Amino acid sequence: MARWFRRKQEDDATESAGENTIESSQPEESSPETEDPSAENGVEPAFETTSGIFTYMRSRLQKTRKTLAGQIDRLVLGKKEIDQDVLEELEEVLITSDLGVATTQKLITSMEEKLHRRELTDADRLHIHLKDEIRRFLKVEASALDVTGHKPFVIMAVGVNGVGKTTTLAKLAFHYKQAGLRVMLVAADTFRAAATEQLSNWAERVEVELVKQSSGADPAAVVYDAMAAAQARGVDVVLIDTAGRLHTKVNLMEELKKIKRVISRQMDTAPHEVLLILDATTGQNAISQTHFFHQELTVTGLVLTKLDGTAKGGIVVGVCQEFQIPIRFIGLGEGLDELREFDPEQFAAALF
Ligand SMILES: Nc1nc2c(ncn2[C@@H]2O[C@H](COP(=O)(O)OP(=O)(O)OP(=O)(O)O)[C@@H](O)[C@H]2O)c(=O)[nH]1
Ligand SMILES: [Mg+2]
Repeated sequence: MARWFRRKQEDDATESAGENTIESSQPEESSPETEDPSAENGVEPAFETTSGIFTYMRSRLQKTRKTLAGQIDRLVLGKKEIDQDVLEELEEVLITSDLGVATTQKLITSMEEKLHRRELTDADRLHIHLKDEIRRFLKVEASALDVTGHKPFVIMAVGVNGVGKTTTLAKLAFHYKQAGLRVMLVAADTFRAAATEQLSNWAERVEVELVKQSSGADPAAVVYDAMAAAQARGVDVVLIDTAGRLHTKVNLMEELKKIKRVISRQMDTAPHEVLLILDATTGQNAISQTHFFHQELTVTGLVLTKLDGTAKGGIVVGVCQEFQIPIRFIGLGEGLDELREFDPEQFAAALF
């Protein structure tokens, strides 16, 4: 038996009795791994230790892991050696796991080279190589998001509707507040009355300042007020929530560009981060959204949300590989404490 399978069997036996990673088609909702009481209140006791974080990540990414790793397991199960046929099947697995065609082709090409050099002799090596390559793809050269670099540090969240912009900003507000910073939320989604109310509720819950106007107000005017207030009050981090209609609508893009211009006029280095929020459950749509928003607004960072509820987490690899825009955070649940700084090593490890 291959070492990798032996190791996996041992891991799986200790991790979750009765769970079989090879059975990716099993309904995952019933798995004990998904039962996480902390999701309700956002408190995650396991965060204290590195192994706790890893266990949490692994459990949250289990749907993707079962699809990706589970299918690869099945593919090589019983195969004495890796050949071209295995690579062809692997190609299909990677595409259906939402890594995307371009990323998959790069991976397969590098596997073929290894195969020809006889460096891909067994399942163990295939697995190690795949993990190394994925880890390499996830590492995007970029400076870290250091919010202490400017005062205020201005983050503008953008993205299509329902991706998790407002929730992500609430989580960020919580995160930075916990770090001892003075945080301001800005309700620049004046398109729907409920949007301002939703952000107000979060501001109250997280206990941070909020700048808002009545619904229907010009979002750029809200941002203008907020920037002035933030500078006057010595706020450390300004988090701007924007509307998310269909990204193909010209007026939304014009509105977002105007907001960006207003911010820059008040502070020439700002916005310091244009954060595009992407819903991982939409798979390949995330790629087209990134193209569009980046072209219009020059996105500087990404957040992939809802990775907890999807088997399409492979999109993270595809997005990194295709755009070379750093993923700053990933959303792993609805709770305030369920946003994680993106760590390529940890993510790759949690996927397999
Ligand atoms: N499971 C899960 N749900 C999430 C995550 N992030 C956001 N959500 C949920 O996604 C839904 C939409 O989130 P919002 O934050 O309102 O999304 P939005 O982009 O602000 O939406 P609009 O303002 O309508 O454009 C909410 O029910 C959130 O709780 C996540 O990481 N995991
Ligand atoms: Mg919103």
